[in-house]
Amino acid sequence: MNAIVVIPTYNEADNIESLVRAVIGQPVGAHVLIVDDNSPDGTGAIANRLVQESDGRVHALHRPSKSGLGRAYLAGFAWALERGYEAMIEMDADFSHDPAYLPTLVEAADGADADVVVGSRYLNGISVREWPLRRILLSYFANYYVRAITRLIVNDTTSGFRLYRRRVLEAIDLGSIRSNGYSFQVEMTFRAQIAGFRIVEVPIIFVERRAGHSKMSKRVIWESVWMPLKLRARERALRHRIGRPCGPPAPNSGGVRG
Ligand SMILES: Nc1nc2c(ncn2[C@@H]2O[C@H](COP(=O)(O)OP(=O)(O)OP(=O)(O)O)[C@@H](O)[C@H]2O)c(=O)[nH]1
Ligand SMILES: [Mg+2]
Repeated sequence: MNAIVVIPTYNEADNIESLVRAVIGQPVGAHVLIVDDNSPDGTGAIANRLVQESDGRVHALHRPSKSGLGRAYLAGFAWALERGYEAMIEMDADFSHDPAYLPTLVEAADGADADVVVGSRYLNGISVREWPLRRILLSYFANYYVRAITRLIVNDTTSGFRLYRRRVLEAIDLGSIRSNGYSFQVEMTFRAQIAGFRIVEVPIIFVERRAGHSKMSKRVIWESVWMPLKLRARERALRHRIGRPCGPPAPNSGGVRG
């Protein structure tokens, strides 16, 4: 599968080179797109060097200033769709997502004929290493809250390690996605589920970032509180737009576990 791993970066100078090398070393032949928001720590310059050294497999997109994870992914998706990639994989730059899972994500898309494959921390209990208990509880209960309100069938709605087939990104009106923090993952999952795409989860172990600092902010947390309510309120309009009646997910839609 002609896949590209889209990696948003803000101040990831201590991680990005080793991460890109690890991604390129995986046996899936994926390309890489680094989407950097003019990181003051020079991540963008490292990205440019990796592009030059890469024989065309590594690409970089530079944006003028920090404008959030969601905007970075949307820019990256647009770039990749224009260039004909079949699958777009989201991945953090900080080694919380182990590149060794990339073949698993691609195999699930191929073997289980999935449209979306989510690397899930909450499929077999809680699979998180080295995170403080406070962060684990926040993430776990945030997922519980999101699922209760949105009726999403996915266990790890906020996971940022996932694969989308291009037909999903073509079908979702990406221009109308509003979330920017962890809610971006929730909003994308919600759109994919109500559009009837097949969503498969595969278990991953999430590890605390290797170097650098977390970009979690109060604004991102607040967005996670109100966005599920907003999505639920807009569900009828969104279903109407894609021609699906309101109600529980269609029989062939998400929630199938890999
Ligand atoms: N381009 C871009 N990347 C960002 C931005 N904010 C975060 N990122 C990147 O997105 C990925 C995930 O970041 P976050 O979800 O904020 O998580 P984090 O900073 O790793 O914090 P933890 O949740 O504690 O691991 C990392 O690769 C970040 O460098 C942004 O505004 N622009
Ligand atoms: Mg992280």
